[in-house]
Amino acid sequence: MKVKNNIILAMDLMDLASAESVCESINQYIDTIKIGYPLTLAEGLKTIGLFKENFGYKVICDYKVADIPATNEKIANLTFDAGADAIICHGFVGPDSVEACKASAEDHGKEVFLLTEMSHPGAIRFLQKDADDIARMGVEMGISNYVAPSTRPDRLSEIRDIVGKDSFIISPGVGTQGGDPKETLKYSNALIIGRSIYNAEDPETATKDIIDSIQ
Ligand code: 3DU
Repeated sequence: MKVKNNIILAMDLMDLASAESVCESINQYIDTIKIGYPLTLAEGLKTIGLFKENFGYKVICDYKVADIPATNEKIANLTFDAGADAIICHGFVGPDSVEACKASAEDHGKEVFLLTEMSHPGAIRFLQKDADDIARMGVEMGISNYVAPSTRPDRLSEIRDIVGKDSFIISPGVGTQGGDPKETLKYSNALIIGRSIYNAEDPETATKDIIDSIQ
């Protein structure tokens, strides 16, 4: 996936009008958006198509799919049928569950991202122990897209070593959660940024400042 300016907007505002207003103000700087449960549950799956039609964005659906294979398949099919370009699935559920999302992505000619370790403090308790193994599983399964945390550059670097230089890593946790954009891009291909942009007094200036800081 190619991401303009290496920035993916995490749009977690919960009404479409506010979300579109932020997109309009930073449209020249981004071409990829990530939406998750907040906006989808508030406004419906139609938001996927709207971002594609109104802005021409690539849409990554961060549904952190984490169920049995049969249910994962249903979730992924609905997401891709609604127009998503990619879906994010959890790895801790194991290869059969991940395979269901991967197969759905392949059937639709779309992409799957495997979530390894999360960026928040609580991820240290359970997920961190298995994150390297989750990344290794992804490699064994032939997955080339990963999500790994910007808040822990050492962990991000280790995950990069496991998935290899040709894999595509996107990293949440930049800005509000404490991750540094430039440091993150030493190991990651694109930054996932939400509140630092959409909650900024001036989202356009906030976006420009981040772009300046990574050049
Ligand atoms: O902290 P921000 O507002 O920049 O948003 C980060 C986004 O990335 C948000 O949608 C969150 O749900 C998602 N995310 C993480 O923050 C951390 C992860 O490990 C995975 C996804």
